[in-house]
Amino acid sequence: MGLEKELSAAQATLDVALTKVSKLEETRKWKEDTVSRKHLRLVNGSNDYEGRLEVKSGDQWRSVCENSWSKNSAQLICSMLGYPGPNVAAVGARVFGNGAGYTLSPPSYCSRSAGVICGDLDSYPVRLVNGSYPHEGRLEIRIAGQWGTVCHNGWDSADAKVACNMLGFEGQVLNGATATGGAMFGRGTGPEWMNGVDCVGDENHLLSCPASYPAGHSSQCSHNYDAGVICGDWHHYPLRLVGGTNEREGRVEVKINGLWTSIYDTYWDTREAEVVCRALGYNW
Ligand SMILES: [Ca+2]
Repeated sequence: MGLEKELSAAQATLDVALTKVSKLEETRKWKEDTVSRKHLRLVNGSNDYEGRLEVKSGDQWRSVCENSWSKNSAQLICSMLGYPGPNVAAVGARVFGNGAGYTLSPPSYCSRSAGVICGDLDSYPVRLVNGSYPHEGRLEIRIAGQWGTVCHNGWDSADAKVACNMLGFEGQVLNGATATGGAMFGRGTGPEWMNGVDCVGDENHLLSCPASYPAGHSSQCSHNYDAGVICGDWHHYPLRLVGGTNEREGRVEVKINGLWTSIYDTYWDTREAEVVCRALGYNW
């Protein structure tokens, strides 16, 4: 069978698989009838539960295109590989090295192949670095055995809340968690693992949230844009208003780590403004 035909057939099989992800009843039958686990494997991970996904097409192993790859797809693949459970993350395969070779989709439609993390997400811890207090700092996450940073694009209070909960600050968050950007807590080193993190806020792990991996492949990311968090009530930090026409208005700045800085939060709204006005002694 020619390569094109082979790839086309394999892609068709995969398309069927991805379409059926949300149909659990059909999925069970499909698993039994169509594809067995010997046609799937994870490669280049630091353990058996993670890696770049490859599918056997004929006698060739091919990577899978990241297009339309989702947590549900990852859940299905993990289940097929014998790792049931809710803690599954779909990640960019570059986390697990290059060398993907041909993918199952035409190269023009596929710039990144898919990777997956099955099993225990607790094996992917986060930590805070370079803060003045234990509840603040540059956020770092360990993926594929290596500590790296998060790019601040799209980094907001919902994402920060998930990070703070992971760090054990759950219940101590009085006014939500605050997201910081622009390497407020210094520039990190190592990989920039995540970009465009898109948590709802109640996830139990950052890897459960949609995101791009690794961020280092985005031209908009570098360690100058490393994200951080302040867990808990940041309103005991000194506040001031800057650039307004009178003392009662202006851009809010907060003194963190000895520096006056603007609050970086794409979800700043009236509620936060009320809190600041009260903190500055104005009735609202
Ligand atoms: Ca976000």
